Amino acid sequence: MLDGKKVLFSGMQATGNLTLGNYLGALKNWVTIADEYETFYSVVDMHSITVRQDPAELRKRARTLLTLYIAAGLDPEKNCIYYQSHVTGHAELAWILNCFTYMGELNRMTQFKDKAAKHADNINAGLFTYPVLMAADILLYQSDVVPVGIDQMQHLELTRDIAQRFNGVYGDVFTIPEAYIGKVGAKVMSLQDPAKKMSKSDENPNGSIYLMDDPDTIIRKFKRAVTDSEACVRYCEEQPGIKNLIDIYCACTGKTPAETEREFDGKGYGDFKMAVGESVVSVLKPLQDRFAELSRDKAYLDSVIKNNAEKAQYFSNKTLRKVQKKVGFPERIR
Ligand code: ATP
Ligand code: LTN
Repeated sequence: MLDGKKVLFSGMQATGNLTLGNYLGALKNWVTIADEYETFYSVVDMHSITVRQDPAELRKRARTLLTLYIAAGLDPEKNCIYYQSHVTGHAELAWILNCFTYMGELNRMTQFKDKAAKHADNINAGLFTYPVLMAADILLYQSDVVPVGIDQMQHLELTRDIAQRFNGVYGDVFTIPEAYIGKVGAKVMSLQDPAKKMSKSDENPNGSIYLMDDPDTIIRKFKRAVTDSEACVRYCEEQPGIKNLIDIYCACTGKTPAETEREFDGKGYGDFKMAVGESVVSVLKPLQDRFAELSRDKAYLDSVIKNNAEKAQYFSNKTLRKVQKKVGFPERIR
């Protein structure tokens, strides 16, 4: 609890261009539930360097991501939007939590296995302990809820285990966080392969809608989307391509799958794909306009970055000092 409100933490990596999956699975939910919580939304740039990055590019992407948080509708006066690397407590708590996490636990993480396979030439210790840094992010603010996509559930379970283990030894130090998974859009699939999740690191750009894609590109990608052979708009597991498109359509319009089936009853895939494309354009266009406007105001963004980092540093210090004391670090002399 902070100022009588429950605490919410979430973050995204500044790697690659954000996709519609990131938006519907994460960012959109962040905006929807923000008012109910005291929120911390971090650009987790420290997580990004677990795979090799071009420094100039990382800096640019981090700023783009932070701007997108605001463009998507998060008011930085009410939501603490900041860079992870600007707040010292993340790394400090991560070190301590490393000493409360088992190798066996980290070995089971599917994201580690996937990324290790993808970056076989650079399986560094940071990639392995990535989930511990994520646990530190969350526990540092005594977070109650963490809105994420389904793919992050395993990391969240680990965070809870680490927190419970620590509390078991030292008493109630950490709040045990709960995941918040949105009802729609929790797993947006690739437009080219509905068995794979839409991902910003996909080599095939036609599989993903990027938040910055212009309307023509969006419509073109939906026209080319892989569908099924039944030739009717029906929401079922046997038609994973159409099911994915219905999910996207519902997430963008607020309609239900049943309403969508009725709307397109007797119509072909062509009409439906066009409608899905248009619904996505109408969601992304205002976000893109706002992004362009914000990007022009350097002084404003800089002030957001500075003020919110200070706020995050202040709140995170409270937990960090408590933890340091519990584990037996000597008190600071003032
Ligand atoms: P990468 O491809 O680089 O691993 P990613 O696109 O999977 O990245 P992350 O940075 O890992 O994105 O995720 C940011 C947030 O977006 C997380 O909360 C994640 O659960 C959510 N997310 C990512 N992809 C999707 C998707 N296809 N559908 C729904 N949510 C998603
Ligand atoms: N691992 C997450 C990003 C992330 C995160 C967090 C999400 C880092 N720290 C804390 C929620 C809470 C990812 O890859 N999407």
